[in-house]
Amino acid sequence: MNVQQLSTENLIGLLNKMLLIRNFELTVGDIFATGRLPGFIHLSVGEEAVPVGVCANLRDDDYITSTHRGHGHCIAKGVEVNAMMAELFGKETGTSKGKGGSMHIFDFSIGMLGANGIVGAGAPLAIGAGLSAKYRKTDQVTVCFFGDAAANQGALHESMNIAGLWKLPVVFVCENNQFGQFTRHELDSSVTDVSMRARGYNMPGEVVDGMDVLAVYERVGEAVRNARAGKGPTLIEAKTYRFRGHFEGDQQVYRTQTEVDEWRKKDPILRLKGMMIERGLLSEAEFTNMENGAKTQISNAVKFAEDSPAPAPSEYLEDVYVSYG
Ligand SMILES: Cc1ncc(C[n+]2csc(CCOP(=O)(O)OP(=O)(O)O)c2C)c(N)n1
Repeated sequence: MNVQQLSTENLIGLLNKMLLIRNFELTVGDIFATGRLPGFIHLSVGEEAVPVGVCANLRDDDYITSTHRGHGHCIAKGVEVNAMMAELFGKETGTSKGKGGSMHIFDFSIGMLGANGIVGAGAPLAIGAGLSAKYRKTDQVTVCFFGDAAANQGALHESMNIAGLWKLPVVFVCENNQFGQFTRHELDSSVTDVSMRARGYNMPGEVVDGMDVLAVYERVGEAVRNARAGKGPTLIEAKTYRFRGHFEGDQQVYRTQTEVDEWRKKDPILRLKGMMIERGLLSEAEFTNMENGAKTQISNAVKFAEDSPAPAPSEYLEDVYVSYG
């Protein structure tokens, strides 16, 4: 399906997903500031168009691999927000029984192969899933999300090389949010467009506007269709921006408020909302209802997490090592 074929219902679905991610993350940011969440939190506020536009092209049995900034990927792929919130609170009802936290959210039942605290480590997992699908002769596709700084990791190079060589059904999606921690992309990369590297891996590469969910949806759709049809991998670079710091608590001395404000004008949620209102597909009141619906869903998730038990001390070491056989 291309963008022109999207129904109003489809567009509302995309908007709803972005609102759910936004509200999940803003709520998590607020709670983290009160000291009630253990661990580290990396938010993707501002980047929602990428996971939502990408995952709208995927089936439940397709796979994704994620990063340390993975809440959006998880929600877009369909992970339940109650279980995600419980995971962040370290509760037994969490996706990893409360033992993984934000950077270790998994849901194998819908092909979510894990957030990942090791920068670049999703890529070898993605080509493993891609090789498995090819070997089993299914038409499942794997999407590998990674950041612009991860693009400079050896693991990415090795994975893209193998994917290009073996024509694996993998779509590499670089979320170029302009920074690797506190360093601008142009200061740590030999090329400004990560997508230029695709040529060296014998796959198509392209830049897409990562603040426009419809552009992401359309371009990734083509890559997914090609991968499904056995035509091999694609590298898509979505130019985007994170409105919050690298992690919650980041002082952000490496950029100006003016720069952040400029990017906020491109907010992907407001952009889709504006387009829909202009075309008479949505009213302000309907948008407010959608926003309130997302807020309610997230506050219910917080309540679920708060009311859930912590893992019993006797279970602390369970699931840490897995025995095969
Ligand atoms: C192998 C490895 N090296 C370094 C780090 C420390 N680290 C955490 S996030 C990060 C930057 C990642 O930047 P990018 O891939 O662009 O993703 P973004 O944070 O911008 O989403 C680094 C260097 C790490 N977690 N793993």
